[in-house]
Amino acid sequence: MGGDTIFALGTGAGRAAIAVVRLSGPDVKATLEAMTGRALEPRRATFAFLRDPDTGEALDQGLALFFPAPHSVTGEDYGELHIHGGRASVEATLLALSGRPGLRAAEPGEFARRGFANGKLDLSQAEALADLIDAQTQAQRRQALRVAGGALRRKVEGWRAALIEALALIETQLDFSDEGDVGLLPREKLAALLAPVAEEIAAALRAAPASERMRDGFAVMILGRPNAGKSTLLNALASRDLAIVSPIPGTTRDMIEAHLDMGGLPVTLVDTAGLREAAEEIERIGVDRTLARIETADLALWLSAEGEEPPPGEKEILCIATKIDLRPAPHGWIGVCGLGGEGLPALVDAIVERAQARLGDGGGALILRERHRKALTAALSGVVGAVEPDKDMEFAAEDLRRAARALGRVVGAVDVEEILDAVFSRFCIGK
Ligand SMILES: Nc1nc2c(ncn2[C@@H]2O[C@H](COP(=O)(O)OP(=O)(O)OP(=O)(O)O)[C@@H](O)[C@H]2O)c(=O)[nH]1
Ligand SMILES: [Mg+2]
Repeated sequence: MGGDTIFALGTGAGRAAIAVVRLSGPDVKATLEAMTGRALEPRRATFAFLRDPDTGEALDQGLALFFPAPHSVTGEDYGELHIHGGRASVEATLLALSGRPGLRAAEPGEFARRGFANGKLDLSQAEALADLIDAQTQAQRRQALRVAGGALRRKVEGWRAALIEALALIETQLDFSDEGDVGLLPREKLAALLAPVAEEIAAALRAAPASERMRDGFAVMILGRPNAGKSTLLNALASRDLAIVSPIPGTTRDMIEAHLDMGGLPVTLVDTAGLREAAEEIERIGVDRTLARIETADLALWLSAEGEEPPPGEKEILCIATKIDLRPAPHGWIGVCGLGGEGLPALVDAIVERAQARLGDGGGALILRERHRKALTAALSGVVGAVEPDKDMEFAAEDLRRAARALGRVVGAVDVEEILDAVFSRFCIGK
């Protein structure tokens, strides 16, 4: 890695005031100087006409920046061209770069991966950066920013340091013990060292479902009989015509999802096929899918215009009376009119209240992914195993080594080539 110089458009595709082209690798300085015809001072913006170094053709005018290794985002020689954001300007600049020997277009996530390889960020931070780019709501942003800033990295490093200290303790004991003493642990010391680690890892694991949910969105299913007004409600809450609405019962067959920002929290609303027995075949499939999906939902809305009670189930259900322009809501129901919008703010409040209880505000998040959760679960079992009463010292040491390796996986410090491929390939190009 690091042999090639890579480049990519770092800003979004399409028409814009400016576009930023990023470059990283050994040929950055020579390339930028060839294009600007100027010597570049490190970390200073230079305004210049940019030319194709091969043909001399003027491409655009803009800023060139050069950050020498190792003080750059990738840890390599790194540069940026800030050019006009028109399609043709961007295309001409990228074309000129691709014609230079030693340069090639970057693969998705390649800049971040080079930064990782050079110790600029660990794997948990790289993942959180991807989340930050994907964040649609403020709570998602807060959560991603916290981990991108190294919150999980610092915790994991602290835990690993404690484990290594505990290992050293055991090993000294092993080295100095006579044959007869092998198997005796300095238990109190070990427990004092490891108990806080176990407690903190357990706490992070307890908070994991909330922060993982924050990434996916709080899932709300809209349920009811055909014609209850489900699709009308989805469209009203999403402020878009996502689902077909018609007076014919059985209009919706597939599930239709809307990803919404409610009170700063990510909420996934799912419109479904109306529940009824005598459905024809395709509608039946829709109903079966609805019933299967209810299992993984966080909340169900039961819609009825006639005050029909919801079918029994274990999910938390909010009863919503629809079409209140035709008939008042029964006592204890939230009444809405999907056509005129009456009652929608109260419904949104009720959803947000439940989403908040489930997701929190993202401020305390540490674990963002299943990958982290699995690694920390393995680490916790190692730590707990090591302090079991009557544990043989050799086995305790093995437990701790296993736990330390699991923690190493979180930050990308051990045996992780496939993990790296999986993580970085999900980035967009130019990141
Ligand atoms: N008067 C009135 N009519 C409504 C309201 N909401 C929906 N409707 C009408 O009720 C009919 C059914 O609405 P949909 O939103 O398609 O109902 P649905 O529950 O999605 O029905 P299926 O997809 O068939 O299960 C349509 O003709 C809507 O215009 C409402 O608040 N007031
Ligand atoms: Mg519908």
